Amino acid sequence: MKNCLGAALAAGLVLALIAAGCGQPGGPAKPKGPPRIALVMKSLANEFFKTMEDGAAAHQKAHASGYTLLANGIKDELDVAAQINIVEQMVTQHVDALVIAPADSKALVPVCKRALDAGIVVVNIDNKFDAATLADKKMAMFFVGPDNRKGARLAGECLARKLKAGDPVAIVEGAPNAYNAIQRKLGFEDAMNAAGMKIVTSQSGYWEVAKAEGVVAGMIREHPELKAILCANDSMALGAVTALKAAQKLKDTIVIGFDNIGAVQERMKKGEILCTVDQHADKIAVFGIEYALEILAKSGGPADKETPVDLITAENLK
Ligand code: ALL
Repeated sequence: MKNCLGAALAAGLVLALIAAGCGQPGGPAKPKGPPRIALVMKSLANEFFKTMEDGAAAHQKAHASGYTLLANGIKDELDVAAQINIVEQMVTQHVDALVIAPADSKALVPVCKRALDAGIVVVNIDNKFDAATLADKKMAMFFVGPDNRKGARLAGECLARKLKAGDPVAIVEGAPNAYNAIQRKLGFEDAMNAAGMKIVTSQSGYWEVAKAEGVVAGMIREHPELKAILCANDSMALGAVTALKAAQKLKDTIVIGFDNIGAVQERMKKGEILCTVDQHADKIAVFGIEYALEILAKSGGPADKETPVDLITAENLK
């Protein structure tokens, strides 16, 4: 019960799980009623996932008789074990569908295979599972989410317009085992290489504000000539700004991000961050839920669904 309650607390789902009899040997019986959909996200401390959760909750409210939503998240970006634990709990709860943004594109595959084997519909959103790991397990999985390489390229091209060929720049990557982090790095590289910039270093900030702050502090010590820092998400762009301010280098160094969170919009208005990418967090889970409902109703076709990415600058916020 202790683990279960811990997961429930982390997920903000205490009542739902206790009422459903979490922790009983063999798990509770499958309840009757409309389909139950579990949304499994990453760090709820990241505004991106808060927005995703709010979008899903609003959709459920508007379709209250159509399905029940169990929204779950973890406490920090890299707590892969906690996310695996949540999926296990959802399998025990016999949910009908799992809509998951995996914290790690490889490590979550086996537990999602257990969910599929238990007859649960699994839809992959936001961060794509690793194709080779899926193939290894002979699993097919539908993906609902953006083209991250395209999104990062848009932000990189916006930055390139402010730089001149040969300028030294640095990339702050997301978590190393996240497919979307890898794609964003490639998108930044596409834009920088096309414009002739020099990428002098690329390191992971693990999606987190504080980790990125430390990484960027080190980068600017080692490469004081840096003209820009390209961050694979907005949390890390905030960390980069703090590090640059502390080193009194913010006015000489351009920062870009990805996610379009409120805190970064404020920094863009102040001129501290040049641009970000809106990947419409509020819609991604909703599309995944709608897709899961279609599959449950046997009306969904087996195809991935690409969601939009849009470049956001201070101009868009006026
Ligand atoms: C990704 C999202 C966001 C987010 C990051 C942190 O999957 O797409 O960009 O900031 O996870 O977990």
